[in-house]
Amino acid sequence: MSVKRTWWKEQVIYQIYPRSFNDSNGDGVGDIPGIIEKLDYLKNLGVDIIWLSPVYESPNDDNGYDISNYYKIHPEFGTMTEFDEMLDGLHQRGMKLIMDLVVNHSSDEHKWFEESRKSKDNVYRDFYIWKKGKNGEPPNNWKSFFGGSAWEYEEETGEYYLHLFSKKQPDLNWENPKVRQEVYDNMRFWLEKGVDGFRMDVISLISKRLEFADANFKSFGECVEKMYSNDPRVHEYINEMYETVLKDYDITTVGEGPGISSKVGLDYVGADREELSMIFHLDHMHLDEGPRGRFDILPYDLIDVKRVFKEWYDAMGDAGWVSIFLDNHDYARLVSRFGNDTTYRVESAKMLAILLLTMRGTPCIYQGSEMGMTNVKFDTMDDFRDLETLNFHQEFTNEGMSETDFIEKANKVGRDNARTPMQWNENDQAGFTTGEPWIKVNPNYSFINAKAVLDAPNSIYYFYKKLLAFRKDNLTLVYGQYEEVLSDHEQLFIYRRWDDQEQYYVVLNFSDEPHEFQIENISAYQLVIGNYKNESDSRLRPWEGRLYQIPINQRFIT
Ligand code: ISL
Ligand code: CA
Repeated sequence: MSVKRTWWKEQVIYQIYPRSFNDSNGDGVGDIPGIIEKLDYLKNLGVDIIWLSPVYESPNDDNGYDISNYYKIHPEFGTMTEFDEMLDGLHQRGMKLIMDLVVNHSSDEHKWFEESRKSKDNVYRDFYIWKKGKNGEPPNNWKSFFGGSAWEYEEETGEYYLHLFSKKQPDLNWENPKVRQEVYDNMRFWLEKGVDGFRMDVISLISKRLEFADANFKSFGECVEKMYSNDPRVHEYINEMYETVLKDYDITTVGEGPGISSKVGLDYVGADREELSMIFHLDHMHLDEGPRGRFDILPYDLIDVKRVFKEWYDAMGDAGWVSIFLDNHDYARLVSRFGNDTTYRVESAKMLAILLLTMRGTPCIYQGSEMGMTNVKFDTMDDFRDLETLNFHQEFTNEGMSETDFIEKANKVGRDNARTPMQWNENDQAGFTTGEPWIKVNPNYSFINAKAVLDAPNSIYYFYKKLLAFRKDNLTLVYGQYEEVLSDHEQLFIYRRWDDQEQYYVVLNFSDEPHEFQIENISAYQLVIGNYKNESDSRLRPWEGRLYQIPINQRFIT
């Protein structure tokens, strides 16, 4: 094996979005005691590392991604004692916990910002990015990810502050060594408690291009890539973080970063970089994004998706590592986005699980995928909660788009639609809460729920479990080479994984139609996992997925 073996390459991540996971006290919001109740459920599934979206003190403008105290647990989620109990519970079961590190910005209700905005000579002024306007206008034309200008004017001091996200998420000034020290101290605090690493929110954005020049690009995506992300000094900062904190612990770090393309990926994770363990590769999640961002939906096809996986595989080579995901709290549910969430929901959910768990990279499963949860369809804007959706609703309807047209888009790509509560059973509110949930449960909980999948040996849940166990025992699927077959096929995704020990073929049908495929000698291969009852022939049924192991005498090495 030419890739260096490490525990976090062989393990699998499971993302918990705590607000929607399990509510223990009936206030409609998932919480830490709720997670504790489900630790055996997670262990039984076979996942290893829990990534917990933010549980810190927060006014919840962006559901916890706006932190007002990095050392406190939000009372809605529980207490520090309960946090410690959860961490112990995970460790006792041989699982790990990685925390969300959100340090591109804080909440405007953080004490640093409350001080910073008071006066130009406040000691915390330089914790944030303040600029004078230009002729009564903001300092430049930068747009926020959540719509509108990225600058907010403050009467008191007559300057604007930068917020790449909402105006309640002012960007921290990483130029200031005191800011960096505060972040490192806080990271140490959590690491000393025993957490096993961090998922780093928008880490590609922390260093700003200090000229603050106007952005003139064809699309928001290009602006993010060329203007907001990947400033060269981002690597100085991450490297300093590594030197100051990370290198002292046996942990893992996953960088999340809009604008990190395969071309620059290795700069963050190259084995010689001393920066991050891995990054999420997210180009496949932005293929459908038009010039104005997520609500500007473009068509794309499987060929594009396959190209992204190949580009990243080639870019990483044996020198870097990625985390593979097909959905999370920012994107549509995988079965609704890449599969067929009605007629072939079960088949396509299982087929996508094969993809997720047989790519080279550390798979990350979003809560609910293991039961095939789907995007909810809301009928009215009243059901939406996410500020991103609400802001773009304003923007698009002001320009003349009808309410119905916007809702249709939001149901496809809105973040709320993949954030509905976990569906634990067929009882009221899907067993998520005894109260009113913070966001409506998906009515399909009557047949899509954890109890149902746990009771059915053939379910999506047990399919994940089987794949998770298989991946653990077959490291070729972790470290092996990757090669695509039939890269120009519009419905089939076929690839080979191999090393000098084993060879596998993965054959996936991304369509409602049956398809013939040709692989020489296929009848001699052993079908190890498939989502249909199989006689192994060359005709794939709708959304069929198969994992073949190649017998030793049939192997060829390239
Ligand atoms: O969804 C996106 C844009 O429409 C993504 O680009 C996303 O905003 C970006 O990847 C950053 O996401 C992360 O930081 C945000 C937070 O709202 C997201 O939930 C988080 O995953 C700001 O902290
Ligand atoms: Ca609760």
